[in-house]
Amino acid sequence: MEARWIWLWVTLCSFWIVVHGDSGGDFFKTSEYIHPGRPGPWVQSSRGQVWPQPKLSRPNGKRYSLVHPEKFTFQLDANSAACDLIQNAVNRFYVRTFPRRTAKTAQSFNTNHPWFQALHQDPNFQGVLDSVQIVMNTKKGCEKYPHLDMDEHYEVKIDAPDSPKTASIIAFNAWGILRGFETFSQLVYGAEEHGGLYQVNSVQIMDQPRFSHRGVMLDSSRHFLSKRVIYDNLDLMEMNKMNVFHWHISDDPAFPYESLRFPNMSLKGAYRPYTHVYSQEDIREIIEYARIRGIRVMPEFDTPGHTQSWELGQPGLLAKCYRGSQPDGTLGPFDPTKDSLYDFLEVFFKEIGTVFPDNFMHLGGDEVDKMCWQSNPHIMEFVKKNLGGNLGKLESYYIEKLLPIIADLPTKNGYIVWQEVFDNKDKVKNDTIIQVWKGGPNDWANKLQQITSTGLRALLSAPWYLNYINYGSDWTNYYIIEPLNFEGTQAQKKLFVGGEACIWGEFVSSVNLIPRLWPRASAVAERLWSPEHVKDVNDAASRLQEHECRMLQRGYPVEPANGPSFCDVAW
Ligand code: CP6
Repeated sequence: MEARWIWLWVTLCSFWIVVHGDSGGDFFKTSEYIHPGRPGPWVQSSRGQVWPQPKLSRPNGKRYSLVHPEKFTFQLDANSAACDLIQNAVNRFYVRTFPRRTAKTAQSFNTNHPWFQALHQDPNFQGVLDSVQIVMNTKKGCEKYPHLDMDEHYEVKIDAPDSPKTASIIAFNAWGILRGFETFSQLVYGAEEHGGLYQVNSVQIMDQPRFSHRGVMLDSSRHFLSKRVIYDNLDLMEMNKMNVFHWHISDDPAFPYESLRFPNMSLKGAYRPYTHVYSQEDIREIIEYARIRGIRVMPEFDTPGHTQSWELGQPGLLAKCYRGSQPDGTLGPFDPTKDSLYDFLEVFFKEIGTVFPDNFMHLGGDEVDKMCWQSNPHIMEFVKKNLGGNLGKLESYYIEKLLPIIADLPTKNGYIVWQEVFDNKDKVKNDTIIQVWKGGPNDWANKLQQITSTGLRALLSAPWYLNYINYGSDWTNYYIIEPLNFEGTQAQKKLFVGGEACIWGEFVSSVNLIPRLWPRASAVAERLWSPEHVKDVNDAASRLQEHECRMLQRGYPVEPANGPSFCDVAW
């Protein structure tokens, strides 16, 4: 372990945290031999810009400071030093702020060097910034779990007019401090051209998200996703200020969740037991990894369709499909006519309610194939007797029996369903959020209008299906979406909670998940975080170019967003 890390660990236990290391040796100025790269018609990268763009950002003229990574300290006030979320963040953001810290660069910086002395002739140069103050205004701001209504508002001041030559990250709440840390890490840029020192421009930022639900949906049923890749994705979500991991954990092909009450479901329903399964410990670790980054983990156990894999370890749940008067050996969605189904679901979802602490659960409800139900004489008999012969009502019957089971769970105060549940006119409780995934711009805008006109909340993913790929730069398609472009009153617009980038897993495994999602999901992240007026695609392109390079520099294999281009780091 490097001495600096031991330092860090030791000082973390005290109120004031001081991170520094030693320096010495001769300064050398690398700008003389770091080539800036050939100019060209390709997208030029911005420098020290923040993605997603903050709500308000006021530069203090052209003033700037340099930062010496080995002599820079994160100083926590009493409230933030007492908060585990922020203690964790210091380690993480030190590395993220100074990704190019190498032994041969800043270690050898010497302020007596003529080059550095000459900088003092530049009226915009404000000297070396040696610390950032972390100020959390309230003790209560250190909540345990992130939630839909959490406060992510923060301010970052660097050599601002009211506090010159100092830097601070200020928030009421740990979630805000985390977002401020990320912003700070992005403001600090450069390195090589200053002989290993970094630059930070003077600025005052006040920031908060436009929408509160900013998610990524991953599908771990079509391909098992390794824990490593799920962690990487959570890192990248944090870098893009996204805050919900919607985990589509089970589907037809595989059931990778290790159930405590029904262990056979993963033993028999996963692609392979043990190795292709998320154990209870894995899940606890993933939830914790997300929590300390201010990211919720919302599980989806999709029912009553998309459940073929459930039957393998828990036989008797699915409807038998018939050919004439005989079962044909295939199975359909859940058989909603069976009372034993609901007994099972009550026990199963009670477990899920305790394993996943998030207030929300996603109940699925999409793409229920009614052909099988229709072929089954027992089911049709039930429909005739109880539902007036209307097969469409069978799906409603199921959902309306499932909802009270979920509503009774002590930890849950809401659920999300796919839009079919709304389209099917199922009676849902008024705390339900409907996720819109179908159709082109007119379809989803109309759907948002319809949903919010009934007083229900809406979540959008229709324009953000990132599993679709084609040749060319497609992030602008996601970027130009204006989610509130639907007919409706102000009150209706308030019912729009946010959106999700979805990446379905039929052709996505641990191998290509990260590059297929990022930086394309960054376009969604900015749309959901930044104010409506932030929509200039050309301006976004140069900032996205920098952000792409930043993610690459930090070690994540993100794909090129803008066609021909290059980054400082040559991967
Ligand atoms: N799986 C589940 C899927 C899809 C849905 N639900 C899906 C449908 C269309 C496209 C991509 C994915 N693979 N369970 C729809 C919500 Cl284009």
